[in-house]
Amino acid sequence: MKTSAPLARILAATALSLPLLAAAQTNWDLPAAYPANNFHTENLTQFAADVDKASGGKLKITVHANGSLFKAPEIKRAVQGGQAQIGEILLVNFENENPIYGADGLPFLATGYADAKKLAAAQRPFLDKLLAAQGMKLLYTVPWPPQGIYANKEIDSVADMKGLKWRAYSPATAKIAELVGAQPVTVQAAELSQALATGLVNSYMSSGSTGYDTKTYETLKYWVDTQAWLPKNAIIVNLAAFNALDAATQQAVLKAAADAEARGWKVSEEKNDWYKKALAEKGMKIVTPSPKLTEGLKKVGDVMIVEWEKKAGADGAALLAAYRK
Ligand code: PCA
Repeated sequence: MKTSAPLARILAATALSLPLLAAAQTNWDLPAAYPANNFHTENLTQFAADVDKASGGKLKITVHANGSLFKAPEIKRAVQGGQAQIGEILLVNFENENPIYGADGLPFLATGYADAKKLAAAQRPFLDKLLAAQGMKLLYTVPWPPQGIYANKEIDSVADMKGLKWRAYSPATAKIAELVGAQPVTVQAAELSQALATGLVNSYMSSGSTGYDTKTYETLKYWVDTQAWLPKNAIIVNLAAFNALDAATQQAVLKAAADAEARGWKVSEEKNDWYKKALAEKGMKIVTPSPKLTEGLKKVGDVMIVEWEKKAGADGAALLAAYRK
């Protein structure tokens, strides 16, 4: 019995110190939809490491890649509801909720990195407002490389797209299928390899990045480099979770986010060429679009931009005006 008293004291002390430790360290889950070795996810991992370091270990962010915690379309709601404190979303996935989210998914509105950056700046205040109204805050965005067409045959004009079994990842990519007479099936990136292997789909539009990640070259042989738009991933945080951090930790998050944004835009652009080379090495034909195809796709884009403007109202008009200034 003599030894039990100190033991009890040790146990009591441990029990007391645990909640103190827990209060000193905050843990956040960060659901993401893309594979761990994708450049977006690597950037998130670096962001989490930067936050850890700058906060002196006070804020630990765990990145859950590849839709392992929440599937791509569920991540926004999870952050809003606080099931995850922070998350990465593909903005264009939420166009049906509000057209503003779809501004960077409009074909041929912004086709290169410089224009995509201008569009991101024009879109940002509207995104901030929308997300704030839902109890969230936008930390940073990073674009995917420009979108081209993967197919199992040469695509020389939009007529060649008719009847394709078309993988869509967003309302806009489904709309393209509708306008060219292809059959859209919504498949998120995490399930794309399987959808290709089983023949559920035989075509889609996306970056060299996703074609590479999903080993699309094993089933499809062509990628037409249409450079049609650059959709962005956005890292969003639950506002209550952010506000619960002390001021220094909040600053650490904002600084790491600004660094991640700069790094992400740079890496996206640098890797764009790398992906094309890698796909070619894997046996894909990287095709420059024919004038006929470009012309047809631009018409599709024009229809979509006009429809978007109608739906997006005054905010949409202000966004476009800011972009075109
Ligand atoms: N990759 C993602 C979105 C855009 C991109 O380049 C995908 O295909 O799901």
